Amino acid sequence: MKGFHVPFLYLVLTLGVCGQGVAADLLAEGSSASYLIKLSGDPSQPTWGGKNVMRALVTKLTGEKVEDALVSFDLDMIRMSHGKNVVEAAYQGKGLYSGQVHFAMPGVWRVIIRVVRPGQEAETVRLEFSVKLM
Ligand SMILES: [Cu+2]
Repeated sequence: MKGFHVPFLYLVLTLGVCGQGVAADLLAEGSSASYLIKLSGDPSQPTWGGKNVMRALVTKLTGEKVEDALVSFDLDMIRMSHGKNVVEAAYQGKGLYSGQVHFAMPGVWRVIIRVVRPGQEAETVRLEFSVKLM
């Protein structure tokens, strides 16, 4: 009995730690008809009054990384508009697109991530996240 219980506990603890790491780095995720997008930030918690970078990891629904897209972030708050705030993301390799963004206020924001690939219709993914006070 003991021989069975100890390895089982070890497995549960290991999975628990890995799961926390993923949750802390991932801001939001969602998909369109063709793409899955995982959104993260630097700092990992978007913060008002500081420098923020948004990163979108773009893959096909099959998991293959998308390397030939033009990606932009259309940012605004969900309960009030702060005007047009569109950032073209730069390709960083390995399916990752990033851009420096500005948040006018702390609160709940949305980003409409637009993905355009050669010969394909543009697709968008809308995600929400919160911006904290510094
Ligand atoms: Cu506002």
